[in-house]
Amino acid sequence: MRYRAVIFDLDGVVCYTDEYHYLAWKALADKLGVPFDRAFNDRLRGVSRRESLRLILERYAGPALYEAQQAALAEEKNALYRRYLHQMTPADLPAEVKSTLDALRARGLKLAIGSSSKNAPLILERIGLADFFDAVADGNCIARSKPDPEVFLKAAAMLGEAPESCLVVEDAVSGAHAGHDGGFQVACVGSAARAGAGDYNLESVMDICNVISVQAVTLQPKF
Ligand code: B16
Ligand code: MG
Repeated sequence: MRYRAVIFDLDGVVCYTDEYHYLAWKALADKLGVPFDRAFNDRLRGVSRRESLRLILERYAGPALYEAQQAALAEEKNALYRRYLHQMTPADLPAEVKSTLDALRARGLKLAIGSSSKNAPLILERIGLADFFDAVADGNCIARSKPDPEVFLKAAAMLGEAPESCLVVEDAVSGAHAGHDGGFQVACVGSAARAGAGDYNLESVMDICNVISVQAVTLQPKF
């Protein structure tokens, strides 16, 4: 089947807010005395804020933390993260992402966001894409974050498309698993591409246009 829609992950695909997640978690981990590097940070990509904190606390050697203390730590990380987000402007939308989005739309594809983040509306507003997508499914409208497929299934339903008609674009291994479990084809960039987690493992978001073109050519009806 030819793709009719592309569902984009947000952090680490549409913009580089993944770096702000890293910096904010690193600050919290340093305060707790928990070892934290970029390889460990890759395990936090795509998973929820509370699951990320749970993974960090697995490495915490201090006394057990009550639920209220854990909630306060998650909130502390989020407050630091949001300070970075409030400094973003439309200049933080990478030019190659904007041109790719425009090229895909010009080809008639529906475009959606499928993000685990509860901060997705703020990020989209900061980078000038608040009204751009045909559908936005994010951490505010799901019960289970990636690797559960819920957010992508919700985005596809909002678009009125079946999973087989949609290409998911991800930077997280957890997100690639979510896409596959939901019945989607997955194109990966960044860390997930390096791990070979996608059906397509791309150097750049711009390569999505090639994936779509190959599909279009491959699936031309034969005469
Ligand atoms: P928040 P994505 C995910 O966004 C991030 O990759 C992940 O690091 C983060 O923990 C999760 O959102 C929740 O984010 O704390 O802002 O609600 O990659 O699915 O767009
Ligand atoms: Mg991501």
